[in-house]
Amino acid sequence: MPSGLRDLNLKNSRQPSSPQWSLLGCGALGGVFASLLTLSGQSTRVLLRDRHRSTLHPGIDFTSLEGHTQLIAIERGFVSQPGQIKRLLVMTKAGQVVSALTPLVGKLAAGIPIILLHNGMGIAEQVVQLFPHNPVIAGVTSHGAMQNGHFVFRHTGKGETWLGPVNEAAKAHAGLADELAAALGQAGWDEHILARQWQKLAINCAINPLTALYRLKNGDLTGPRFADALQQICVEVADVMQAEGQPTSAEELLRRAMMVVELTADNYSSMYQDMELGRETEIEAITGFLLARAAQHGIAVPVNQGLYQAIKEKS
Ligand code: KPL
Repeated sequence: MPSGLRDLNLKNSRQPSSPQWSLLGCGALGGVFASLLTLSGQSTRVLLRDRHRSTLHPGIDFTSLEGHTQLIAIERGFVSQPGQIKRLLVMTKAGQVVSALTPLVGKLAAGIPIILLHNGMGIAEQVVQLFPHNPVIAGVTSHGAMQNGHFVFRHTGKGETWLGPVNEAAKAHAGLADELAAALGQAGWDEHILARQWQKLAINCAINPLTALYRLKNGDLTGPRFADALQQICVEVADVMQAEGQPTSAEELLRRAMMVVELTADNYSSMYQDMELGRETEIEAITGFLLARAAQHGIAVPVNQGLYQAIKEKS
C-alpha cells in the first residue's frame, strides 16, 4: 500500500453484474477515468489481459485534483472472458489499440459502441475494419494523469473531452458524451471530431517529443530556448493540415500549444512519462502520422522528421 494513502474509502463495493462501462487500457488516463466514472456512480469494469489474472489488488488508489486520496473498489474482468459489454471505452496507448481489441473480435455484440480515447491519429480507421458492425467513436481529451505504481493514479489536470462519430452507426450515440460529462465535469459531442483530432495532434506534435527528449515539464517549453523549434513545428503541421482540408494557421496552432503548455505547466507529458518508464511511446500515431500525411502531399516537414527520428533512437 503506498504511504500516501490516507483515506481508505472503499467506494462502490457492490457492483451490478453488467457494468455500464467496460474499460480496456488501465494506464494513467484510463485509471483516472475509471475512478471518476465509478465515483460518479457509473459502474465500470476494467478489462485486463490474462497475464494479470494472478495479480491481486484491492482497488484503485486514486488521488483527485484536490489531493484527496482514496481507495476505490473496481470490478476486474479479463479480455478472454469479458462478460457482457454495454459500451467499450478503449484507453490503451495508440500503438496497442488494435492488438488489445483483436481478442474481442467475434465477442463484442453488434451495435455495442467502441469509444477510442488515445493520442494520435490513424487508428480509428483500423478499428472500423475490425468491427464493421459496431459504432466507432473517436475522442480527444486534455485531462492530465499520472500513474505512480500498480493501480495508483493521480488526476493532475482538469481538461476538456470531446467525442464524435467515426462511422455512420456512431451518430446515434451522442448521449455518451453526457454520461462522460457526469463523471468528468465536462464532455461534449462534435460531429466534426476530425478537426478536434487534428488540433490535438498539433499540440502533441509540439509538446510531447520536445519534453520527452529534453526531459522537461510541459511548462519548461515557455521562454526563448524552444521558441524557434515550436514555431517551426507549428508551421509544418499547419501546412499539412491545410493540405488535408483543415483550415488553420501556424500562429493559431502555436497559440493553442502555448495555452496548453501554460495550463499543464506542472505536468509531464505522456511521452515524457513513457520514455522515463521505458514504455513504447505514441510517436508513431502522433508525429509518425503527420509524416505519413506530409509525404502523401509532398510537403517537407524537417523539424518534425528530426524529432521523430530522435525519439525513435532514444526509445
Ligand atoms: O496530451 C498531452 C500528453 O501529454 O500526451 C498533453 C496535452 C501534451 C498534456 O501533457
